[in-house]
Amino acid sequence: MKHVIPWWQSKIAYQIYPRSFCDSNNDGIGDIPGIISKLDYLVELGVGIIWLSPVYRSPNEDMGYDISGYREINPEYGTMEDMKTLIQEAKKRDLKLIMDLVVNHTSDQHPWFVESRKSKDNPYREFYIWQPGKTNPWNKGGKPLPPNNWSSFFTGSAWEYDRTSQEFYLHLFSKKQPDLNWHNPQVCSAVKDIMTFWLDLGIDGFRCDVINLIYKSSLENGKKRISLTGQEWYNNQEGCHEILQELRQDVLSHYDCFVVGETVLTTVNQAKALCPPDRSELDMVFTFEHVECHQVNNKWFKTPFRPHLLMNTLIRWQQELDWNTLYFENHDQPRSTTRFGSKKYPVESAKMLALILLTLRGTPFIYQGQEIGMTNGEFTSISEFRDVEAHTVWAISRKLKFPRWLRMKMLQTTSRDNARTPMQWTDSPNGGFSSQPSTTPWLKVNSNCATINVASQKEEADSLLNWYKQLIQLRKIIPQLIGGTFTLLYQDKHIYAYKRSLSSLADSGDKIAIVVLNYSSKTRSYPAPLAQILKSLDNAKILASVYPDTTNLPPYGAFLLEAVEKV
Ligand code: TEU
Ligand code: CA
Repeated sequence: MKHVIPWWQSKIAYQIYPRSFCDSNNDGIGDIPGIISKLDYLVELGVGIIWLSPVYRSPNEDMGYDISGYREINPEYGTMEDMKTLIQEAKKRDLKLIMDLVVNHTSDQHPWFVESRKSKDNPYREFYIWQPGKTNPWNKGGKPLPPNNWSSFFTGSAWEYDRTSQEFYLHLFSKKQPDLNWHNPQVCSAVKDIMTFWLDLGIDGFRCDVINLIYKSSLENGKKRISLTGQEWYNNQEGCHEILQELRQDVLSHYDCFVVGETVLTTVNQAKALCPPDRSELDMVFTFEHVECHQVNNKWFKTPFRPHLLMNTLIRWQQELDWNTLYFENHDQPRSTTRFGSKKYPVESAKMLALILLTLRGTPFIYQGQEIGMTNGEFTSISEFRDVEAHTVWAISRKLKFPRWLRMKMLQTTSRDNARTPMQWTDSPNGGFSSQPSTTPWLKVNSNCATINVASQKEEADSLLNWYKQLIQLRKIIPQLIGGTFTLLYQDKHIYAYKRSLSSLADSGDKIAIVVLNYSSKTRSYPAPLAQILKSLDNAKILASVYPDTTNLPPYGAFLLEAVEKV
Protein backbone atom coordinates (compact mmCIF):
# COMPACT_ATOMS: atom_id res chain seq x y z
CA MET A 1 0.00 0.00 0.00
CA LYS A 2 1.27 3.41 -0.87
CA HIS A 3 1.84 5.63 2.15
CA VAL A 4 0.08 8.92 1.65
CA ILE A 5 2.18 11.84 2.76
CA PRO A 6 0.12 14.49 4.58
CA TRP A 7 0.22 18.06 3.29
CA TRP A 8 2.08 19.33 6.31
CA GLN A 9 4.94 17.03 5.39
CA SER A 10 4.96 17.53 1.65
CA LYS A 11 4.63 21.33 1.57
CA ILE A 12 7.26 23.91 2.43
CA ALA A 13 6.42 26.58 4.99
CA TYR A 14 7.22 30.28 4.97
CA GLN A 15 7.15 32.40 8.12
CA ILE A 16 5.77 35.92 7.91
CA TYR A 17 6.60 38.39 10.64
CA PRO A 18 3.70 40.75 9.91
CA ARG A 19 5.23 43.91 11.33
CA SER A 20 8.15 43.70 8.91
CA PHE A 21 6.73 42.10 5.78
CA CYS A 22 4.89 44.74 3.76
CA ASP A 23 3.39 48.10 4.71
CA SER A 24 0.43 48.91 2.47
CA ASN A 25 -0.67 52.23 4.02
CA ASN A 26 2.63 53.97 4.68
CA ASP A 27 2.52 54.16 8.44
CA GLY A 28 5.85 52.33 8.59
CA ILE A 29 4.29 49.13 9.98
CA GLY A 30 3.67 45.98 8.01
CA ASP A 31 0.00 44.96 7.76
CA ILE A 32 -2.46 42.33 6.58
CA PRO A 33 -3.40 44.06 3.29
CA GLY A 34 0.38 44.19 2.65
CA ILE A 35 0.59 40.42 3.16
CA ILE A 36 -2.35 39.86 0.80
CA SER A 37 -0.57 41.90 -1.87
CA LYS A 38 2.40 39.52 -1.67
CA LEU A 39 0.59 36.17 -1.78
CA ASP A 40 1.37 35.79 -5.48
CA TYR A 41 5.03 36.27 -4.67
CA LEU A 42 4.81 33.32 -2.26
CA VAL A 43 3.07 31.18 -4.87
CA GLU A 44 5.83 32.02 -7.33
CA LEU A 45 8.44 31.10 -4.74
CA GLY A 46 6.69 27.75 -4.45
CA VAL A 47 5.93 27.51 -0.74
CA GLY A 48 2.67 25.93 0.40
CA ILE A 49 2.16 26.89 4.04
CA ILE A 50 2.28 30.31 5.66
CA TRP A 51 3.02 30.67 9.37
CA LEU A 52 1.84 34.06 10.49
CA SER A 53 3.46 35.44 13.64
CA PRO A 54 0.89 37.08 15.96
CA VAL A 55 -1.52 39.64 14.51
CA TYR A 56 -3.82 39.67 17.55
CA ARG A 57 -4.61 42.68 19.70
CA SER A 58 -1.49 43.47 21.69
CA PRO A 59 0.22 46.37 23.45
CA ASN A 60 3.39 45.14 21.69
CA GLU A 61 5.58 44.86 24.71
CA ASP A 62 6.96 41.73 23.00
CA MET A 63 5.78 42.58 19.46
CA GLY A 64 2.55 40.60 19.52
CA TYR A 65 3.71 37.73 21.74
CA ASP A 66 1.83 39.53 24.53
CA ILE A 67 -1.80 39.14 23.53
CA SER A 68 -4.57 41.27 25.00
CA GLY A 69 -7.37 40.01 22.72
CA TYR A 70 -7.21 36.53 21.17
CA ARG A 71 -10.19 37.08 18.90
CA GLU A 72 -9.21 40.56 17.78
CA ILE A 73 -6.78 41.93 15.23
CA ASN A 74 -4.21 44.53 16.20
CA PRO A 75 -5.56 47.70 14.49
CA GLU A 76 -2.03 48.52 13.28
CA TYR A 77 -2.25 45.39 11.13
CA GLY A 78 -5.81 45.81 9.88
CA THR A 79 -9.26 44.55 10.75
CA MET A 80 -10.94 41.19 11.25
CA GLU A 81 -12.38 41.69 7.74
CA ASP A 82 -8.81 41.96 6.39
CA MET A 83 -7.93 38.76 8.23
CA LYS A 84 -10.90 36.93 6.72
CA THR A 85 -9.87 38.18 3.29
CA LEU A 86 -6.34 36.90 3.90
CA ILE A 87 -7.71 33.46 4.81
CA GLN A 88 -9.84 33.37 1.65
CA GLU A 89 -7.12 34.69 -0.64
CA ALA A 90 -4.69 32.11 0.73
CA LYS A 91 -7.22 29.32 0.13
CA LYS A 92 -7.79 30.49 -3.45
CA ARG A 93 -4.09 30.00 -4.07
CA ASP A 94 -3.94 26.64 -2.25
CA LEU A 95 -1.76 28.16 0.46
CA LYS A 96 -2.30 26.74 3.95
CA LEU A 97 -2.24 29.24 6.77
CA ILE A 98 -1.24 28.62 10.36
CA MET A 99 -1.29 31.16 13.17
CA ASP A 100 0.69 31.62 16.33
CA LEU A 101 -0.97 30.35 19.48
CA VAL A 102 0.59 32.10 22.48
CA VAL A 103 -0.88 30.54 25.61
CA ASN A 104 1.95 30.19 28.08
CA HIS A 105 1.16 33.78 28.97
CA THR A 106 -1.04 36.70 28.00
CA SER A 107 -0.40 40.42 28.04
CA ASP A 108 -0.85 42.15 31.39
CA GLN A 109 -3.47 44.20 29.52
CA HIS A 110 -5.59 41.13 28.78
CA PRO A 111 -8.99 41.47 30.51
CA TRP A 112 -8.27 38.20 32.41
CA PHE A 113 -5.19 39.68 33.99
CA VAL A 114 -6.74 43.10 34.54
CA GLU A 115 -9.39 41.26 36.59
CA SER A 116 -6.97 38.83 38.16
CA ARG A 117 -4.81 41.51 39.73
CA LYS A 118 -7.76 43.38 41.25
CA SER A 119 -8.00 41.22 44.39
CA LYS A 120 -7.23 37.81 45.80
CA ASP A 121 -10.83 36.69 45.52
CA ASN A 122 -11.46 37.86 41.98
CA PRO A 123 -12.94 35.04 39.81
CA TYR A 124 -9.97 35.41 37.42
CA ARG A 125 -7.35 35.23 40.17
CA GLU A 126 -6.69 31.56 39.43
CA PHE A 127 -6.08 32.23 35.73
CA TYR A 128 -2.54 33.26 36.66
CA ILE A 129 0.15 32.10 39.05
CA TRP A 130 0.05 34.22 42.20
CA GLN A 131 2.15 33.58 45.29
CA PRO A 132 2.88 35.40 48.52
CA GLY A 133 6.49 36.56 48.78
CA LYS A 134 9.03 35.47 51.36
CA THR A 135 9.83 37.72 54.29
CA ASN A 136 13.10 39.47 53.83
CA PRO A 137 15.19 38.49 56.89
CA TRP A 138 17.33 41.63 56.52
CA ASN A 139 14.40 43.97 56.15
CA LYS A 140 11.42 42.63 58.10
CA GLY A 141 8.27 44.53 57.17
CA GLY A 142 9.92 45.75 53.95
CA LYS A 143 9.19 44.55 50.42
CA PRO A 144 9.08 40.75 50.47
CA LEU A 145 11.39 38.55 48.42
CA PRO A 146 10.16 36.58 45.39
CA PRO A 147 8.54 33.19 46.14
CA ASN A 148 11.40 31.27 44.51
CA ASN A 149 14.67 31.68 42.63
CA TRP A 150 13.34 31.17 39.07
CA SER A 151 14.74 33.41 36.39
CA SER A 152 13.07 34.94 33.35
CA PHE A 153 14.06 34.18 29.74
CA PHE A 154 14.61 37.90 29.37
CA THR A 155 17.03 37.90 32.37
CA GLY A 156 16.23 38.87 35.97
CA SER A 157 13.68 37.30 38.33
CA ALA A 158 10.60 35.56 36.91
CA TRP A 159 8.41 37.16 39.61
CA GLU A 160 6.87 40.60 39.79
CA TYR A 161 5.44 42.10 42.96
CA ASP A 162 1.96 43.55 42.73
CA ARG A 163 1.27 46.24 45.33
CA THR A 164 -2.52 46.05 45.22
CA SER A 165 -2.85 42.47 46.37
CA GLN A 166 0.64 42.24 47.88
CA GLU A 167 1.53 39.07 46.06
CA PHE A 168 3.89 38.14 43.26
CA TYR A 169 2.88 36.80 39.84
CA LEU A 170 5.01 34.56 37.66
CA HIS A 171 6.29 35.69 34.26
CA LEU A 172 8.78 33.47 32.43
CA PHE A 173 9.17 36.26 29.84
CA SER A 174 8.69 40.01 30.36
CA LYS A 175 6.84 41.27 33.42
CA LYS A 176 4.11 42.40 31.04
CA GLN A 177 3.60 38.74 30.05
CA PRO A 178 2.10 37.00 33.12
CA ASP A 179 2.07 33.19 32.87
CA LEU A 180 -1.30 31.46 32.68
CA ASN A 181 -2.15 28.85 35.31
CA TRP A 182 -2.68 25.57 33.44
CA HIS A 183 -3.68 23.82 36.65
CA ASN A 184 -6.96 25.66 36.26
CA PRO A 185 -9.34 23.76 33.92
CA GLN A 186 -10.99 27.07 33.00
CA VAL A 187 -7.77 28.19 31.32
CA CYS A 188 -7.73 25.03 29.24
CA SER A 189 -11.33 25.41 28.14
CA ALA A 190 -10.81 29.11 27.32
CA VAL A 191 -7.87 28.14 25.10
CA LYS A 192 -9.92 25.42 23.39
CA ASP A 193 -12.54 28.03 22.55
CA ILE A 194 -9.91 30.32 21.05
CA MET A 195 -8.52 27.48 18.93
CA THR A 196 -11.98 26.50 17.75
CA PHE A 197 -12.76 30.11 16.86
CA TRP A 198 -9.77 30.36 14.52
CA LEU A 199 -10.08 26.89 13.02
CA ASP A 200 -13.72 27.63 12.24
CA LEU A 201 -12.62 30.80 10.48
CA GLY A 202 -10.67 28.53 8.15
CA ILE A 203 -7.05 28.47 9.32
CA ASP A 204 -5.08 25.24 9.01
CA GLY A 205 -3.31 24.95 12.33
CA PHE A 206 -1.07 26.57 14.89
CA ARG A 207 2.51 27.25 15.81
CA CYS A 208 2.34 26.93 19.57
CA ASP A 209 4.62 29.36 21.33
CA VAL A 210 6.86 27.87 24.08
CA ILE A 211 4.26 25.15 24.47
CA ASN A 212 6.55 22.81 26.43
CA LEU A 213 6.71 25.34 29.29
CA ILE A 214 3.02 25.81 29.99
CA TYR A 215 2.69 23.36 32.88
CA LYS A 216 4.47 24.21 36.11
CA SER A 217 4.56 21.05 38.18
CA SER A 218 5.88 22.76 41.29
CA LEU A 219 6.93 26.21 42.46
CA GLU A 220 9.96 24.99 44.38
CA ASN A 221 13.33 26.61 44.01
CA GLY A 222 15.32 25.55 40.99
CA LYS A 223 18.13 23.35 42.20
CA LYS A 224 20.59 23.89 39.41
CA ARG A 225 21.63 27.50 39.32
CA ILE A 226 21.93 27.51 35.58
CA SER A 227 21.05 30.39 33.30
CA LEU A 228 17.36 29.49 33.46
CA THR A 229 16.96 28.58 37.08
CA GLY A 230 13.77 26.65 37.77
CA GLN A 231 13.42 24.98 34.39
CA GLU A 232 13.28 21.48 35.89
CA TRP A 233 9.84 22.41 37.26
CA TYR A 234 8.30 23.60 34.00
CA ASN A 235 10.22 22.15 31.07
CA ASN A 236 8.36 19.25 29.38
CA GLN A 237 6.41 18.11 32.42
CA GLU A 238 3.98 15.20 32.39
CA GLY A 239 1.12 17.68 32.86
CA CYS A 240 2.09 19.35 29.59
CA HIS A 241 1.65 16.06 27.69
CA GLU A 242 -1.76 15.59 29.24
CA ILE A 243 -2.85 19.06 28.14
CA LEU A 244 -1.59 18.52 24.61
CA GLN A 245 -3.55 15.25 24.43
CA GLU A 246 -6.66 17.01 25.58
CA LEU A 247 -6.27 19.79 23.01
CA ARG A 248 -5.76 17.19 20.28
CA GLN A 249 -8.72 15.11 21.28
CA ASP A 250 -11.22 17.85 21.97
CA VAL A 251 -10.25 20.34 19.26
CA LEU A 252 -7.54 19.55 16.75
CA SER A 253 -8.69 16.04 15.82
CA HIS A 254 -11.91 17.54 14.42
CA TYR A 255 -10.06 19.48 11.72
CA ASP A 256 -7.63 18.77 8.90
CA CYS A 257 -4.95 20.82 10.58
CA PHE A 258 -1.47 20.50 11.97
CA VAL A 259 0.34 21.84 15.01
CA VAL A 260 3.98 22.66 15.40
CA GLY A 261 5.23 23.38 18.88
CA GLU A 262 7.99 25.80 19.65
CA THR A 263 9.93 23.92 22.27
CA VAL A 264 12.93 25.51 23.91
CA LEU A 265 15.29 23.42 26.06
CA THR A 266 14.05 20.22 24.38
CA THR A 267 16.18 17.13 23.75
CA VAL A 268 15.70 14.55 20.99
CA ASN A 269 13.91 12.20 23.38
CA GLN A 270 11.63 14.92 24.66
CA ALA A 271 10.87 15.88 21.06
CA LYS A 272 9.93 12.25 20.34
CA ALA A 273 7.58 12.23 23.30
CA LEU A 274 5.91 15.44 22.13
CA CYS A 275 5.32 14.07 18.62
CA PRO A 276 4.07 10.50 19.00
CA PRO A 277 3.33 8.60 15.77
CA ASP A 278 -0.38 8.34 16.67
CA ARG A 279 -0.58 12.15 16.47
CA SER A 280 -2.02 12.35 19.98
CA GLU A 281 0.04 15.46 20.77
CA LEU A 282 2.03 17.67 18.38
CA ASP A 283 2.99 16.98 14.75
CA MET A 284 6.46 18.47 14.93
CA VAL A 285 8.53 20.84 17.00
CA PHE A 286 10.98 23.69 16.61
CA THR A 287 13.94 22.67 18.72
CA PHE A 288 16.96 24.79 19.47
CA GLU A 289 19.93 22.49 19.71
CA HIS A 290 21.26 23.20 16.22
CA VAL A 291 21.05 26.96 16.67
CA GLU A 292 22.58 26.82 20.12
CA CYS A 293 25.17 24.05 19.94
CA HIS A 294 27.93 26.44 18.98
CA GLN A 295 27.16 28.94 21.71
CA VAL A 296 29.47 26.99 23.91
CA ASN A 297 29.57 29.18 27.00
CA ASN A 298 26.60 31.46 27.06
CA LYS A 299 24.17 32.70 24.48
CA TRP A 300 25.31 36.30 24.97
CA PHE A 301 28.98 35.64 24.35
CA LYS A 302 29.27 33.56 21.29
CA THR A 303 32.42 31.69 20.44
CA PRO A 304 33.27 31.81 16.72
CA PHE A 305 30.87 29.74 14.67
CA ARG A 306 32.04 26.20 14.02
CA PRO A 307 30.24 24.55 11.10
CA HIS A 308 30.94 20.98 12.18
CA LEU A 309 29.01 21.50 15.43
CA LEU A 310 25.98 22.66 13.47
CA MET A 311 26.29 19.79 10.98
CA ASN A 312 26.81 17.16 13.70
CA THR A 313 23.68 18.32 15.49
CA LEU A 314 21.60 18.37 12.33
CA ILE A 315 22.80 14.89 11.42
CA ARG A 316 22.09 13.47 14.86
CA TRP A 317 18.52 14.82 14.84
CA GLN A 318 18.03 13.42 11.31
CA GLN A 319 19.14 10.02 12.52
CA GLU A 320 17.15 9.95 15.73
CA LEU A 321 13.84 11.59 14.89
CA ASP A 322 11.57 10.38 12.13
CA TRP A 323 10.19 13.77 11.17
CA ASN A 324 10.73 17.30 12.36
CA THR A 325 10.87 20.92 11.30
CA LEU A 326 13.92 22.19 9.44
CA TYR A 327 14.88 25.80 10.04
CA PHE A 328 17.84 28.13 10.19
CA GLU A 329 16.02 31.39 10.86
CA ASN A 330 13.00 32.92 12.53
CA HIS A 331 12.07 36.21 14.19
CA ASP A 332 14.15 35.35 17.29
CA GLN A 333 17.38 34.19 15.69
CA PRO A 334 20.11 36.19 13.96
CA ARG A 335 20.17 35.92 10.15
CA SER A 336 21.72 32.68 8.90
CA THR A 337 23.77 34.38 6.17
CA THR A 338 25.57 36.42 8.82
CA ARG A 339 25.72 33.66 11.39
CA PHE A 340 26.28 30.40 9.53
CA GLY A 341 27.44 31.75 6.18
CA SER A 342 30.63 33.36 4.96
CA LYS A 343 31.43 37.05 4.62
CA LYS A 344 33.73 36.27 1.74
CA TYR A 345 31.30 33.97 -0.07
CA PRO A 346 27.88 35.27 0.99
CA VAL A 347 25.90 33.99 -1.98
CA GLU A 348 27.65 30.63 -2.27
CA SER A 349 27.35 29.91 1.46
CA ALA A 350 23.69 30.98 1.50
CA LYS A 351 23.04 28.66 -1.44
CA MET A 352 24.72 25.80 0.38
CA LEU A 353 22.58 26.45 3.46
CA ALA A 354 19.44 26.52 1.30
CA LEU A 355 20.43 23.19 -0.22
CA ILE A 356 20.79 21.65 3.23
CA LEU A 357 17.49 23.12 4.42
CA LEU A 358 15.56 21.84 1.43
CA THR A 359 17.06 18.36 1.14
CA LEU A 360 17.00 17.06 4.69
CA ARG A 361 14.07 14.98 5.93
CA GLY A 362 11.36 17.10 7.54
CA THR A 363 9.24 20.16 6.86
CA PRO A 364 11.38 23.14 5.84
CA PHE A 365 10.48 26.57 7.20
CA ILE A 366 11.85 29.57 5.33
CA TYR A 367 11.80 32.86 7.23
CA GLN A 368 10.91 36.00 5.27
CA GLY A 369 13.99 37.48 3.61
CA GLN A 370 16.05 34.31 4.00
CA GLU A 371 15.34 33.54 0.34
CA ILE A 372 17.22 36.68 -0.72
CA GLY A 373 19.98 36.36 1.87
CA MET A 374 19.02 39.23 4.15
CA THR A 375 21.70 39.92 6.75
CA ASN A 376 21.72 41.03 10.39
CA GLY A 377 20.63 44.60 11.15
CA GLU A 378 23.04 47.53 11.21
CA PHE A 379 22.38 48.86 14.70
CA THR A 380 24.92 51.16 16.33
CA SER A 381 22.96 52.71 19.17
CA ILE A 382 20.62 51.23 21.79
CA SER A 383 17.91 53.66 20.68
CA GLU A 384 17.70 51.81 17.35
CA PHE A 385 16.65 48.53 18.99
CA ARG A 386 12.95 47.86 19.46
CA ASP A 387 13.01 44.43 21.10
CA VAL A 388 12.17 44.30 24.81
CA GLU A 389 14.80 41.61 25.26
CA ALA A 390 17.53 43.85 23.80
CA HIS A 391 16.61 46.58 26.27
CA THR A 392 16.53 44.27 29.30
CA VAL A 393 19.89 42.75 28.38
CA TRP A 394 21.30 46.25 27.87
CA ALA A 395 20.05 47.43 31.27
CA ILE A 396 21.28 44.40 33.19
CA SER A 397 24.70 44.33 31.55
CA ARG A 398 25.03 48.04 32.29
CA LYS A 399 24.25 47.37 35.93
CA LEU A 400 26.95 44.70 35.85
CA LYS A 401 29.30 47.40 34.55
CA PHE A 402 30.02 45.80 31.17
CA PRO A 403 31.70 48.39 28.93
CA ARG A 404 29.49 50.00 26.30
CA TRP A 405 31.33 48.47 23.36
CA LEU A 406 30.80 44.98 24.78
CA ARG A 407 27.10 45.55 25.41
CA MET A 408 26.71 46.83 21.87
CA LYS A 409 28.64 43.90 20.45
CA MET A 410 26.43 41.47 22.37
CA LEU A 411 23.30 43.02 20.92
CA GLN A 412 24.73 43.32 17.43
CA THR A 413 25.43 39.60 17.31
CA THR A 414 22.51 38.19 19.29
CA SER A 415 19.61 40.64 19.21
CA ARG A 416 16.33 39.38 17.84
CA ASP A 417 15.93 42.68 15.97
CA ASN A 418 18.58 41.37 13.56
CA ALA A 419 15.94 39.24 11.89
CA ARG A 420 13.11 41.75 12.23
CA THR A 421 14.37 44.48 9.90
CA PRO A 422 11.88 45.30 7.13
CA MET A 423 11.68 42.97 4.16
CA GLN A 424 13.78 44.17 1.24
CA TRP A 425 11.54 44.19 -1.82
CA THR A 426 13.31 46.82 -3.95
CA ASP A 427 16.33 49.12 -3.91
CA SER A 428 14.28 52.11 -2.75
CA PRO A 429 15.53 53.83 0.50
CA ASN A 430 13.19 51.79 2.70
CA GLY A 431 13.63 48.66 0.64
CA GLY A 432 10.17 49.04 -0.87
CA PHE A 433 8.73 47.92 2.46
CA SER A 434 6.37 50.91 2.60
CA SER A 435 4.80 51.90 -0.68
CA GLN A 436 6.12 55.48 -0.37
CA PRO A 437 9.92 55.73 -0.45
CA SER A 438 9.84 58.63 2.03
CA THR A 439 8.21 56.58 4.83
CA THR A 440 10.45 55.64 7.75
CA PRO A 441 9.68 52.08 8.90
CA TRP A 442 9.31 51.11 12.58
CA LEU A 443 12.73 49.43 12.59
CA LYS A 444 15.84 50.53 10.71
CA VAL A 445 16.07 49.12 7.18
CA ASN A 446 19.39 47.53 6.15
CA SER A 447 21.31 49.77 3.78
CA ASN A 448 22.20 46.70 1.71
CA CYS A 449 18.65 46.72 0.34
CA ALA A 450 20.35 48.64 -2.48
CA THR A 451 21.81 45.31 -3.66
CA ILE A 452 19.97 42.61 -1.70
CA ASN A 453 16.31 42.82 -2.73
CA VAL A 454 13.57 40.77 -4.35
CA ALA A 455 13.18 42.90 -7.50
CA SER A 456 16.80 42.59 -8.59
CA GLN A 457 17.10 38.91 -7.67
CA LYS A 458 14.08 38.10 -9.77
CA GLU A 459 15.96 39.38 -12.80
CA GLU A 460 19.28 37.70 -12.07
CA ALA A 461 19.26 34.13 -13.34
CA ASP A 462 21.63 32.73 -10.73
CA SER A 463 20.45 34.75 -7.75
CA LEU A 464 19.80 33.21 -4.35
CA LEU A 465 16.07 33.79 -4.87
CA ASN A 466 16.07 31.78 -8.09
CA TRP A 467 18.15 29.08 -6.40
CA TYR A 468 15.47 28.77 -3.71
CA LYS A 469 12.79 28.56 -6.42
CA GLN A 470 14.73 25.88 -8.26
CA LEU A 471 15.26 23.75 -5.14
CA ILE A 472 11.64 24.13 -4.04
CA GLN A 473 10.52 22.86 -7.48
CA LEU A 474 12.96 19.95 -7.30
CA ARG A 475 11.61 18.99 -3.91
CA LYS A 476 8.18 18.77 -5.51
CA ILE A 477 9.22 16.43 -8.30
CA ILE A 478 11.73 14.20 -6.55
CA PRO A 479 9.78 12.02 -4.14
CA GLN A 480 12.89 10.88 -2.27
CA LEU A 481 13.41 14.44 -1.04
CA ILE A 482 10.14 14.31 0.85
CA GLY A 483 9.47 10.71 1.80
CA GLY A 484 12.96 9.27 1.55
CA THR A 485 15.04 8.08 4.46
CA PHE A 486 18.19 9.92 5.47
CA THR A 487 21.57 8.19 5.41
CA LEU A 488 24.88 9.80 6.08
CA LEU A 489 27.38 8.73 3.43
CA TYR A 490 30.47 10.67 4.33
CA GLN A 491 31.58 13.20 6.91
CA ASP A 492 34.77 14.92 7.89
CA LYS A 493 35.21 18.37 9.41
CA HIS A 494 34.40 20.16 6.16
CA ILE A 495 32.85 17.79 3.69
CA TYR A 496 29.51 16.09 4.08
CA ALA A 497 27.49 13.77 1.88
CA TYR A 498 24.11 12.21 2.54
CA LYS A 499 21.53 10.31 0.62
CA ARG A 500 17.76 10.28 0.60
CA SER A 501 16.23 7.09 -0.68
CA LEU A 502 12.90 5.45 -1.22
CA SER A 503 12.75 1.75 -1.80
CA SER A 504 11.21 1.03 -5.14
CA LEU A 505 9.89 -2.27 -6.40
CA ALA A 506 12.01 -2.21 -9.53
CA ASP A 507 14.84 -4.79 -9.58
CA SER A 508 16.97 -2.26 -11.31
CA GLY A 509 17.79 -0.61 -7.99
CA ASP A 510 16.62 2.29 -5.91
CA LYS A 511 16.41 5.84 -7.07
CA ILE A 512 18.31 8.02 -4.69
CA ALA A 513 19.08 11.67 -4.18
CA ILE A 514 22.53 12.58 -2.93
CA VAL A 515 23.79 15.85 -1.51
CA VAL A 516 27.47 16.68 -1.33
CA LEU A 517 28.77 19.83 0.28
CA ASN A 518 31.93 21.60 1.33
CA TYR A 519 31.20 23.69 4.41
CA SER A 520 34.43 25.67 4.30
CA SER A 521 36.10 28.56 2.49
CA LYS A 522 38.82 26.42 0.88
CA THR A 523 38.68 24.49 -2.35
CA ARG A 524 38.88 20.78 -1.57
CA SER A 525 39.22 17.66 -3.63
CA TYR A 526 36.94 14.67 -3.08
CA PRO A 527 38.16 12.48 -0.23
CA ALA A 528 38.82 8.94 -1.50
CA PRO A 529 35.86 7.19 0.22
CA LEU A 530 33.44 9.77 -1.13
CA ALA A 531 34.94 9.65 -4.63
CA GLN A 532 34.45 5.89 -4.47
CA ILE A 533 30.78 6.19 -3.55
CA LEU A 534 30.12 8.71 -6.31
CA LYS A 535 31.89 6.54 -8.85
CA SER A 536 29.75 3.56 -7.99
CA LEU A 537 26.52 5.30 -8.96
CA ASP A 538 24.57 4.50 -12.08
CA ASN A 539 23.08 7.23 -14.23
CA ALA A 540 24.14 10.00 -11.86
CA LYS A 541 22.64 13.29 -12.92
CA ILE A 542 23.38 16.61 -11.28
CA LEU A 543 20.12 18.46 -10.64
CA ALA A 544 21.43 21.58 -8.94
CA SER A 545 24.89 22.82 -8.13
CA VAL A 546 26.24 26.00 -6.54
CA TYR A 547 29.10 25.97 -9.07
CA PRO A 548 28.69 24.71 -12.65
CA ASP A 549 31.91 22.68 -12.41
CA THR A 550 31.98 19.76 -9.98
CA THR A 551 35.42 18.31 -10.66
CA ASN A 552 36.39 19.46 -7.20
CA LEU A 553 34.64 21.18 -4.29
CA PRO A 554 35.14 24.97 -4.31
CA PRO A 555 34.33 27.11 -1.23
CA TYR A 556 30.78 26.27 -0.13
CA GLY A 557 30.45 24.14 -3.23
CA ALA A 558 27.39 21.94 -2.91
CA PHE A 559 25.25 19.93 -5.26
CA LEU A 560 22.29 17.63 -5.49
CA LEU A 561 22.33 14.62 -7.74
CA GLU A 562 19.94 11.88 -8.60
CA ALA A 563 21.09 8.37 -9.35
CA VAL A 564 20.17 4.72 -9.26
CA GLU A 565 21.75 2.70 -6.53
CA LYS A 566 23.03 -0.63 -7.83
CA VAL A 567 21.50 -3.63 -6.17
O1 TEU B 1 10.27 32.45 21.97
C1 TEU B 1 10.71 31.63 23.00
C2 TEU B 1 12.13 31.65 23.34
O2 TEU B 1 12.46 31.20 24.38
C3 TEU B 1 13.19 32.21 22.51
O3 TEU B 1 13.20 32.05 21.20
C4 TEU B 1 13.44 33.57 22.98
O4 TEU B 1 13.29 34.51 21.96
C5 TEU B 1 14.85 33.66 23.47
O5 TEU B 1 15.22 32.52 24.13
C6 TEU B 1 14.97 34.78 24.41
O6 TEU B 1 16.25 34.79 24.92
C7 TEU B 1 8.93 32.66 21.79
C8 TEU B 1 8.70 33.66 20.67
O7 TEU B 1 9.17 33.13 19.47
C9 TEU B 1 9.35 34.95 21.06
O8 TEU B 1 9.30 35.90 20.04
C10 TEU B 1 8.65 35.44 22.32
O9 TEU B 1 9.28 36.60 22.78
C11 TEU B 1 8.64 34.40 23.41
O10 TEU B 1 8.28 33.11 22.96
C12 TEU B 1 7.60 34.76 24.43
O11 TEU B 1 6.33 34.66 23.87
CA1 CA C 1 0.88 49.73 7.63
